[in-house]
Amino acid sequence: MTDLSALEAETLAAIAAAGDEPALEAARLAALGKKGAISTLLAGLGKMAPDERKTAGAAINAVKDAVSAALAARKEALKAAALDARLAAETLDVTLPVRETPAETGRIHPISQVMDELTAIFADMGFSIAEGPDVETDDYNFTRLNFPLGHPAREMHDTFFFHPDAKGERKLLRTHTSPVQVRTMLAKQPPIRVICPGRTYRCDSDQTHTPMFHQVEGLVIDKGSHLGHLKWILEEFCKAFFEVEHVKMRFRPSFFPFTEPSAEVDIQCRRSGGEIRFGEGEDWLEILGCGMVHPNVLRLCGVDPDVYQGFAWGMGIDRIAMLKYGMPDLRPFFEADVRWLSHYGFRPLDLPTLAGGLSG
Ligand code: 2NM
Repeated sequence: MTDLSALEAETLAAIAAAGDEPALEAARLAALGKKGAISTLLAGLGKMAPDERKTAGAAINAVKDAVSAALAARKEALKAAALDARLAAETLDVTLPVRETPAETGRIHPISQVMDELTAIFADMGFSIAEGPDVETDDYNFTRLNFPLGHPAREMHDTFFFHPDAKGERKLLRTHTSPVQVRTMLAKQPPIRVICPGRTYRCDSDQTHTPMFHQVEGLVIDKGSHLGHLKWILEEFCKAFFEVEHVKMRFRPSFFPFTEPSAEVDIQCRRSGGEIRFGEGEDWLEILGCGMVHPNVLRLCGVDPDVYQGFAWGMGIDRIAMLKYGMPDLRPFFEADVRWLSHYGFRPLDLPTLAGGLSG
């Protein structure tokens, strides 16, 4: 029986020494597998005399039970150790700040933000949005807007002209978005209510001018449209855009070739310490030009001025963006500096709506 005790001690030692599941399985096979030491001893019982078989059988089965119990215990211990090792290796510091995704760090440029605000306001008043090409014909940019050939207003626009093409036609970069209104009038029957936001170009560059800038123009054409309608629309627009209850506006007579009468519009404000507030104060700030569409323009765009009247207005988006969001300098608008953009830009998922608040 010392052989059996030695076998038991050896097997239990092998089980205790098994460092992982394959080693433990090898120890199990060596003892309890088909050709294992304990299985072999049990197979030998059949050849023994009944008395001997009784005592030997009980002893071998006791060893088998002890080995089985040791195997099960070791298996549990290895499983627990493996779990502890994984938990230690995969710890996560939940106090670390979450890294922001591009959708969270990206910013909407103030000009895009203001364009979205303008379209939300005018869409709410029943206007459509119209767009057109940046490269235009002289006809749509000037002639049909009542700028006669040789008229000094053509020079005032500091136009970027292209070289004449094969047909002798000289294209240009549009100096205002009015050619989009021309295209709208030529394509659609009144009543017309559109706004046309977009890029415009003039050969002019200094502290307050960039060669590319942004405009939004509006056009209404209907039977019986008049200056009272225009004034109401512009007042409602200013209140909504500057997010104030009241605005005082001043209409000063002016001149544009495409409108008669024409006016420039100022809104009342208070300038103090580099800050501007609207709806209060004693200062005036020019924000747009407007007027009744000249009968010549209506005729040249296929609208009968004896049946329809129209009014239109235009304003610079870059300037009103600066005013609304307190940006002191125009030039960083076009420098694509992410530090400037992360300071002045807007969160991409905060869409401006009249119900939810324009500027968030
Ligand atoms: C302005 C001022 C006044 C204007 C006029 C037209 C059109 F096409 F209907 F004739 N579009 N835009 C207009 C009128 C633009 O910008 C300062």
